[in-house]
Amino acid sequence: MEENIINLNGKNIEVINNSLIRVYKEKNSSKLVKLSLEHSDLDLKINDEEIRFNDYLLKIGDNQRLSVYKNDELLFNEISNNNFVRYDDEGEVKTRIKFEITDKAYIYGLGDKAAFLNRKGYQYVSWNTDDPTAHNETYRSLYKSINFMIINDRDKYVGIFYPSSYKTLFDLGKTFPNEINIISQKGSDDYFLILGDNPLDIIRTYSLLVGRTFLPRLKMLGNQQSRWSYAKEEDFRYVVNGYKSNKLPLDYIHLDIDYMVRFSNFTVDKEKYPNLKSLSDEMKEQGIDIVAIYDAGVKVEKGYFFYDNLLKMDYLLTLDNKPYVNVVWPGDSVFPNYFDSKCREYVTNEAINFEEKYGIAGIWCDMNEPASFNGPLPLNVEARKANGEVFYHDEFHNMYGEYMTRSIAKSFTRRNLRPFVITRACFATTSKYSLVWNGDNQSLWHHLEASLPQVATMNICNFPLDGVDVGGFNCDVTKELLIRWIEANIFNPFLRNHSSAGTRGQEPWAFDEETLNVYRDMLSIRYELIPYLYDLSVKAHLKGEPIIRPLFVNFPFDEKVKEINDQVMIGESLMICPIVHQGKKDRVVYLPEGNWYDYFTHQKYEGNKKMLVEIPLDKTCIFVKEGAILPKYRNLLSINKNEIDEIIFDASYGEGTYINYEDDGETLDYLQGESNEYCITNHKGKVSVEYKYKGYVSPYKHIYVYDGKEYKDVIDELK
Ligand code: MIG
Repeated sequence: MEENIINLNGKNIEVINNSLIRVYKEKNSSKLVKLSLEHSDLDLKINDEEIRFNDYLLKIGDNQRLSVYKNDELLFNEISNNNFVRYDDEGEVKTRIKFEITDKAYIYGLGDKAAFLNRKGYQYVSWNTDDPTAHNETYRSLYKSINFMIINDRDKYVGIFYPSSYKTLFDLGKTFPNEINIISQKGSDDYFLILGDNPLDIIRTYSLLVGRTFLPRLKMLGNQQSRWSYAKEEDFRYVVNGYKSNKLPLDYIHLDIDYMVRFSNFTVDKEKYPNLKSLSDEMKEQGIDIVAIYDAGVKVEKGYFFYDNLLKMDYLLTLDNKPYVNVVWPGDSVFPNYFDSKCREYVTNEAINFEEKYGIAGIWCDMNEPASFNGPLPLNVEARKANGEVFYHDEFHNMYGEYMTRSIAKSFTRRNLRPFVITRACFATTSKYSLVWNGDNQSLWHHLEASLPQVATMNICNFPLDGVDVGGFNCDVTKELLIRWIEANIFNPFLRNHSSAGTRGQEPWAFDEETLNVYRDMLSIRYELIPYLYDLSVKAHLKGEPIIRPLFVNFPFDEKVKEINDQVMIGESLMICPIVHQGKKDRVVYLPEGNWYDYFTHQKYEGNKKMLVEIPLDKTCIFVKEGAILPKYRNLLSINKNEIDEIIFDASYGEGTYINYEDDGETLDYLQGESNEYCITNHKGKVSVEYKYKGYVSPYKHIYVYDGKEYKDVIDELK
């Protein structure tokens, strides 16, 4: 819709819809970055250098500077001055974008940095990087490139997305305290401004632009156990027996790299796993599915089918017309060219063969920054297609993880299964294919402290299905740290305990009775609330809403929450306020406005105040917002939708309404309307349930409502 653009001496301000504006001289031209732009007709008033619509005024000032006003108050301001932020790579810089921030600004977002919620004062670089040392807030690059920020300034919120896949530096008031500088050597000056009255609106709009997250399998919300590596069949049985004999719930167990023959993708070492298929059948009987790791590097070895085929069909990254070779776990390795749809299709088919042959339920994509042991991949490595089209490494680097997961995700969707793909590296647009984890953390208290802001930040960046390794990956965990970790992270959408080779075991029973009991208590809270987490996953999928939320998402105009890093909301109704510091047995909790109930004692508290809460080692601290209705399951040790024959709607928290969603939890049939929506109401203490939508044959035999006094089965009234 050309008429929604003002062009001033080559600079374009394009109003895409009433909450999305694009600003550029030259559009981001990378074909690798797929965005969805929903243009809408708008009532725009355009003067020479001004656009007005709704409450907004966009003005172009000197030097083509854009200023945005909302209700005549300044919201956003480009600046032009001679302040110069140093860029430490060699060569010329093509793009410098500058915005003004005040001293009071908060800057949120930018993906997986091991930092606190507010990123102001730091500098970050989008360039997917595998750094196995102990991350902290000053690490400029980690595994993911998610160029999205929410800025809270002048009592308003605005979102900014920089869509380039090229390496990009974000200086967030570090060099100049009142400036945000976005600097790129190759990326163009194209960015999106996302408007909205509050962060939730901004996130919803942003998520539509980059593509909303896939709907996970219900089971995926269950507990997962991993280690580098459970390297043989006995190890698997040890884990499963540990879970079963200790009456702990488990849904997935992960195979790390040692199951392969010499680290070769899609192979299984028969010495270690003589019959993986029958093992996986045996696991399935007990409700446990297997996830297998799949690495970016492919072993160079004549006679290894995957290498031979990729080579024969020219499906590899190249340099000087030869397959490009670096060193990763398998030794000399080549890298599939996932940017070629034919290569993706080939890998999809190999993945299907592998999954079906061994009964593998999920694939874990690792090392896909891509990581390499023999120096980084040169910037001129090529991804060349048969039709001559070519992308160079400097452009595709940050996209490699995404295109790898696209190929793998299809191995599930083609078979009418929801994808279960985990990836370490990704770009802003990847969550439609894959869930993510935050890579190699360590068993350190400051990494536990970082975990809540890490997961919450990924969530506001449209990666709701995120988690960190519970217990920490590298280093030896202690009893106290493991306990506090599972207490703090119990609602992580992706809940996995994982640890590195050579570290002390950190399964729930690795220490003593007390640790085991706390772990069990936490997992039972998790499994009780699986339907609540699933409802939130549906909202993430359909509306782009985060699951784990920094408090400012729900209370955007409460100054006191802007930098609370140690409490997060889970959707609208739950707030967890765990201990994340060594030795502490109590902490200050801030209750925002409204009334809150202690999850465990049901005691009611008035909000808008701070209080000191005792949290001994065996407890965590969870509050429920007044008016909440919580859907719950009971007594599950693993999740198999067909066998879950009851649900409880706990409406004991005062008046409210709630929509609970149900489907088969596994296939794509929900897209054909095979789902149910229950509407639950607590009106003056009277609780009722009705169908809002009915399209799925439910296995439920009981649907209980709980009003705080008694449980009542309403299934017959519902029919
Ligand atoms: O260079 O596969 O982040 O989760 O256990 C280490 C072995 C390779 C890194 C992953 C980690 C995984 C490990 N991998």
